[in-house]
Amino acid sequence: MAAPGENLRINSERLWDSLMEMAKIGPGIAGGNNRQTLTDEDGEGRKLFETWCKAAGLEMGLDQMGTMFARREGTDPDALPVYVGSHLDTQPTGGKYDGVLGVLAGLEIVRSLNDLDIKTRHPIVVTNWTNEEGTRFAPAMLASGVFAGVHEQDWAYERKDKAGKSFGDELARIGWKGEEEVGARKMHAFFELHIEQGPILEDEGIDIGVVTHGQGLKWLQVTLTGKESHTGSTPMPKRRNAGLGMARVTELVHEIAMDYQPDAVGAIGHMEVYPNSRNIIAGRTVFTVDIRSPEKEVLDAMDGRIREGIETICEALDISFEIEQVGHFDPVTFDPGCVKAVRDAAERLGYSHRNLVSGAGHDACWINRVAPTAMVMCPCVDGLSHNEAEEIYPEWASAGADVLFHAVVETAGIVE
Ligand code: HGY
Ligand code: MN
Ligand code: MN
Repeated sequence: MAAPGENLRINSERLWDSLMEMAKIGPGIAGGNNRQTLTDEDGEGRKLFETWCKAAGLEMGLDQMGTMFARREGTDPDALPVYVGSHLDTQPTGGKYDGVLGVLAGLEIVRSLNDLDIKTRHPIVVTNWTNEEGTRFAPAMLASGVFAGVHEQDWAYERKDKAGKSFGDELARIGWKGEEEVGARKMHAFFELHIEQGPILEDEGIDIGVVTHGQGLKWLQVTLTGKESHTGSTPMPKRRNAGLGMARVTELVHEIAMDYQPDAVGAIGHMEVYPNSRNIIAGRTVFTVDIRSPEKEVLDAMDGRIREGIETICEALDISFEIEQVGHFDPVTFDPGCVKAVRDAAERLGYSHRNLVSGAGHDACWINRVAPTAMVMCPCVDGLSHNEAEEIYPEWASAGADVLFHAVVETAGIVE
């Protein structure tokens, strides 16, 4: 006799259709998405998600950071809800699945429970966390960070984008600033499905990543200040070249990350050059160092060596520097009970699976501080993400969503 819920499967066609429907909002220029947080496109995506949630009979909550909570009632009014979700915002040249798969798989779980008229003891809440990407307003995972008590809400509201617009103003402008106090909600557990954004699962031909840990991250925003002068008539020894400084720091970050292989990573993805004129030596450069490691000691060592290296480079070039840490979280160990629910689900469903350390940061990394949390990962083609060519196969999406379904329902408890 099958245990309750043993044969539960999501409707993979409906999930795929919803992914493709959402992908039409904030299209990129090369087949992916540009639905950056708190833009009009983000507002449109939120509206579509809200419409789908209401059609599924869910009650929508909205907190003061704009995070959306779509609730399906449980049979026990006192039971804390099981939360499941991710983020709908994308990179400027993002893919169709990063974050979106986790939100829409959560919605698909509810839709499937409705189809089967299955009740759970704990309520289930599908969540869209505001500003996971952190590309428009640093840091990443901003709303889940406020929810977990890591960031002050006023500080978050004051975060500025390149155009000088503030998070708080933009949230109000798109009409998604809620009344609910951030972090007031208590959770029984939180689960997040996400594409791996790396090559391990696909290379090994494995269906499911059982995420046991998340690597730690630091974002150091560096400003180098030299002196603008003519690229033609300024003698080489008299130059104070902030562009050269940025180039040397870029090499330094790479070399230091290579010293801690196989796990550490480091790069500079965000670079601004002022005045960015062909025949003016860069007087100022602003860029963000992104370093990560599964080991806190390595992360701290890299941070220290990079700061020392920047000082040495600036002395040699007669330029000055400022360093502001604009993002940080230590390596994360997910809840063993929730991780077991994910592993048991993969096992029961007959999917190949392996333990995984998440290379990317996720809202789950912060929520793990306030509730038992775990993640499910599915492969992505060539491990590519944060690229419009990001791709997955429908069967990968379904396998991940089925495992998520079982882990969530096991934790929420089916009521016969
Ligand atoms: O940066 C990250 O790891 C995530 O994609 N925001
Ligand atoms: Mn993501
Ligand atoms: Mn991302």
